[in-house]
This record gives sequence, C-alpha cells and structure tokens, in this order.
Amino acid sequence: MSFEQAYLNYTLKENYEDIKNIRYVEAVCDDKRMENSVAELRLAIEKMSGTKPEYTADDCGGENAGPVIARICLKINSQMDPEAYHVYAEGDKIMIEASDSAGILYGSFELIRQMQMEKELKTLDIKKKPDMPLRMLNHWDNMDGSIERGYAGDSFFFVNNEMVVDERIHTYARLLAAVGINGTVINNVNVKECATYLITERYWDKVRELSEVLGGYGIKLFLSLNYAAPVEMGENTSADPLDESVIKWWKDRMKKVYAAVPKLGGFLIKADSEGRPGPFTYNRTHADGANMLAEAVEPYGGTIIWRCFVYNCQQDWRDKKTDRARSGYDNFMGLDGTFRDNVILQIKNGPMDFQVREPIHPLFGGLEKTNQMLEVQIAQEYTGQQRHICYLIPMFKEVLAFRTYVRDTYDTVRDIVSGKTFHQRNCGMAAVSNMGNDDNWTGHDLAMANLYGFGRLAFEPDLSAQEIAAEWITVSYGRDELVKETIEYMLMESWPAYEKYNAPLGIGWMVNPSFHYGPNVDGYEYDRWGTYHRADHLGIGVDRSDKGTGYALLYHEPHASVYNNVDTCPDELLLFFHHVPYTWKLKSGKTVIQHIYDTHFEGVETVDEMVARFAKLEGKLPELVFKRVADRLAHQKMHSREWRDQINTYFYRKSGIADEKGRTIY
Ligand code: GCV
Repeated sequence: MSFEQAYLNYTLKENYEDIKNIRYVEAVCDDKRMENSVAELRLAIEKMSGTKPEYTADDCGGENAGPVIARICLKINSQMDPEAYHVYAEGDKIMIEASDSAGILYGSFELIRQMQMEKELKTLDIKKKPDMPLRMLNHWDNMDGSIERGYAGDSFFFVNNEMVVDERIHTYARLLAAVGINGTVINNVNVKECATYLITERYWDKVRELSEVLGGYGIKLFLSLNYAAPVEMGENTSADPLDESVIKWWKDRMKKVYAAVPKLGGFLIKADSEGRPGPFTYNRTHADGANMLAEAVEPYGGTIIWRCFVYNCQQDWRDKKTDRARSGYDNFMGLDGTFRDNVILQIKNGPMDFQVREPIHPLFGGLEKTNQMLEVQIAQEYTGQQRHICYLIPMFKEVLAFRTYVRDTYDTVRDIVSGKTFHQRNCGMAAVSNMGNDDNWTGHDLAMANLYGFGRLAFEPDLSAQEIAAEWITVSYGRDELVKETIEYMLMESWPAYEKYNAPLGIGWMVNPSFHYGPNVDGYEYDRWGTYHRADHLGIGVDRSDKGTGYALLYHEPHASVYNNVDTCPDELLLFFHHVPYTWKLKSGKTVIQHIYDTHFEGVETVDEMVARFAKLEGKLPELVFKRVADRLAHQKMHSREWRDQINTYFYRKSGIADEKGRTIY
C-alpha cells in the first residue's frame, strides 16, 4: 500500500521570500528527537524553498549576519516548562528554544506550520506550552489486521498477527508529532486472542522497535491489556486482583516486559464491559483491579489507564428503573480517591457512546480525587463513519468548555483534564483513531481535519474550531481563497447538518444493528425491544428526571435543576432527559414533531449546498483528492435523504401528525 503525506505534503512556494535564504539549521544533537527536529526542518525548507539547508553542530552562537533570515537555531533552555517552546526571530536567525527535545520538536513543527501558511518570519514570536499533559490516540486495531470501527482500510500496525514497523509507521509518528500528540495505544481495547501475547517474548523485539521510533517523535507507546491475561495465557486459574498468586504473576510479567521494552508508557484497560473480563467476576471493585496493575508497573514509571465505559449490555431497556446512562457514574463515583496515583480513569465525553449529541459525562465534576482523561472518538462510528463529513472539533470545544460547577473557578472539563482543577499531571485527552492503511490515511480526505484538529485542540484548546479548520486547509491545500472558504464552510456546517438529519434532540442511536451505520429507529442491537426512545403514538423521550431514572440529578447545580425541569432543559437534549408529547413546544417555538420534520429537511439541504459548492473546486485541488471527496459527497447526498425519509416517515406514522409545511413524507 502506498501512502500520502497529508498535512506534511510540503510544496514549492515560489513567491514566499522569507525562506529563500535559510542556509543552516544549527543544533547540538544528543538525542533522537533533536535529530528528528533538524531533519524535519531541513526537509520542509528544502521542499518549500528548493534548497536544503545544511546542518551544523553549532550552539547557536556566531555573528549576526544581517536582517535576512539565514539560519534556524535549536537551543535547550532549562528555564522553560516541559514540552513548551519559544520560536522567535533574532537578527539573521530564528531561535527555537525549549527545556527538552520534545519542546524543540514541537517548536520545529510550529515553525514549519508558519512557513506552510507563508507567515512573515522576521517578526515571529510564538510561545506555547501544551495545555493537556497527555494527548493520545487510541487505535482499535486487531492483530489480524482488521480494525474495530475502522473506516479507512486495515491496520498499519498489524498484518496477519505480526507487527509491522516500516516507513509508514515513521510517517505516522511524524504526523502525530506535528500536531502535538504524545501518546498512542496501538491495539484494540477489546483484546482478543493474539493481542494478549503482546506482553510476551514473541512480540518484544517489535514492540521495542516501535517504542523507539515513536519515542524519537515524543510519542509514548501504550498497549491495551487483557485483564484476564494470567488465565488466558494458561498460567493461572484466576485473575482475582486480591489473590497473592495473581499479584505476583503481574509483577513478574511486568518486570520482564519493562526489561525488554523500557520505554513503554503503560496500559489501557477495558474491563467488565461488553463481554470483557474484569474484577467483577471476583466480586472486586475496579479500584482493586486497576491498583493491582498499577502497583505492578509503578517501579518502571508505567501508567494504567482504566476506562469508565462499564455497563451491562444485556440490560433490559424496557425496565424504566435501569438506565445505561447512569452506569459509569454508579460504578466509579463511590471509588473516588481510592485509585493509585499512576492510575488514570478514561471517561467518554458522554454517558452513552459517542452519539451525535449527548450531555457531558457526569463523572466530570463528580470525581475530585482521581486522575481523569477525556475520551472522544474521531472514528465517527455514529457520526457518518468517514463517509459523511462530520468535523467534530466544534463538538469537542463544547465538551471542553462545559462548566461542571465542582468549583467556583477553573471547573470546566478542560480545566479538569488539563490538571488545573485538581492540580494533577496524569490527565489529558484521548481520541479513538480514524486512521487506517488507505492511501490518504482516513478514507474521507476531509476526515483528516478531525485528526489534525484533535491534536491541535488538545495542545491549544483556546484555538477555535474555525481557526483549526482554516489552518488545516491551508497547510494541506494551500492558500487559495475559494478552497479555504468552501472547505471551511463544509467542515463548520457538517456536525450541525449531521445532527439535523440524524436522531433528534439528544435521543441518540437510531442506527442499524452492529454496523451502526444508516437509519433504523428501533435498530440498536443492545436494545432488542426497540424501546430505548420510549416512542409511542403520543410522545417520545426518556424520563431521566427525579421522577424517572434520576440521572439528571448526578450533576452539580445549576445543571441538575436545569436538566431536571422540562421547561428549562435545553432543546438539543430534551428527549435525552424527558418524555414529552409530539406537540410539546420547544424553546424555538416549534413543536417536537415539526422540529423533527424541519431539521431533517434542512440537514439534507445543507448537504446539497456542500455538494454544489464543492463542485466549483474542480481544478483547484489535487485531482485525486477532488475525485475522492466528490464520490463520498455523492454518497452523503443519497444517504442523508435516506436518513431524512426514514426518520420522518417513522414519526409521521407513529404520531399521525402531518407536516405543517405539507412536504412529502413517504
Ligand atoms: C471497542 C462501542 C463500540 C464498540 C467499542 C466500545 C468501546 O460500544 O460499538 O465497538 O469497543 O464502544 O468503546 O469499548
């Protein structure tokens, strides 16, 4: 398989004078990240200016040879924060200063970005430090090469149960580092068969090699772990976290693993969820399980990232007292303060499962004494599977900006996962990856904006979604105004449009079973009775108020009261929190049923507008990119109509209420 360079595809910039005289990159290279920084700068400048600058092992001294930028100097400045950088012009040079080589690498990519955008170099003065300590990708790659919820081809880490470390992996590391991602989990949290053996001798050489390639780009390698590994490997009859023989098994195993792969960051664990084993089998808590593993990796500086996506997928959705939305909170809230310091709880952005609209997970603001990571999904499992455009950065911005009210100040989700609220360092943000071995990495070329955007946002959450979109368009496709305007429109309108023709007002799901693609109101496989939406001929929505499941009260005030009261609950979450008649008047002034009809027509109209605008970019984008995007847009146009017609018809038939605008509803 070939592969493209995405936003690292540097092209010659004929009219950009600022880089034409750069002749030297100066640095003292005493580690791989420093070497890679030099290599990246030389490569980028060569491609953009036509001349490759020389490397000199210099300490950035030398005479100031005049006002024209002639050299780039990389210098360690121990006064700065970890991974932070300062890029500034001084006489004839651009200085990149950082306290460590990771900061130098990020500063180098910052400078390259500025060059890609053809910014004036002589006035450059940019100081940045990453907001979130951990900025990670989670791959759900299986060792046979398939990817769970993968929509961009097969795995580039695994082929036929073997690990691959090749040129593509090298480019992968560069793509991640360029946007500030500093950790990655390469295998599926649903650890099956062979993947259990990643912690055995069979794979150590490759795991170590990979950890070194990634380490050279400031990225820590993590693995997903099978909680029941001692049993699955036939070396113990139990995985009870309080059993001495189990504790010893893990300590012995980790000693060997870290001796072979000293740079391993640690492990990600999904336990007691969707068929995965976990401590519940032994009547133990998740703290018992996580702490036992944390103790085993602690001597080696390892971290255990433990997922809070714990729920009973066999639950009877007809039972109005059980509520899947409560599950994460109910399982973990009582354990707050009992986890070791090298444990991080990883929490999905919402209480359900990456739906197009969900409230924020109530564990954010609930947990006060536990390290926390936010988990989002750029794979678009429920948001168009990289066949529909759905730029998710606006959604992530909303999640990060959400005030939890756990404190009077510094209480947003962003504050929590940046470590400001509770003064933590083991925290951050993870995204379920959207990459595969397709030539363009993400299937849909515009889905690359989600990968780029995730990294940029985790590093610099003050950037707006629009700024990130504009930046990505320029670094990927140049500075043509029509290209920028059109793609920015498409990206910025895509999540709102998708929400409009998808499940309405926060109710979620409505997808075909298993694949989770395409409309099917009663389809979700874990609710085989088709009752999760509680729709009948009179109304729709789940009562999660104090009269229902009580979920609304899991938030701090004022959210608890706002969500609990049907009159104050925001429209976009109304059906998540309340059961109302179809004739219920929204704050917008429309009835629920009319809102459903209108939004489904509007969403399709936006897609039509995207298609029309995109057609004008023919000849302005690389031919292959234009063709690939046009093909996917044609599918989205057809498929958004399928969504519109199925949802509108379902609710027309159920409610018997006609569209007041008299449009055809099949
Ligand atoms: C990796 C959803 C997906 C599963 C995924 C799970 C999870 O249920 O459909 O494929 O499993 O989330 O996040 O663990």
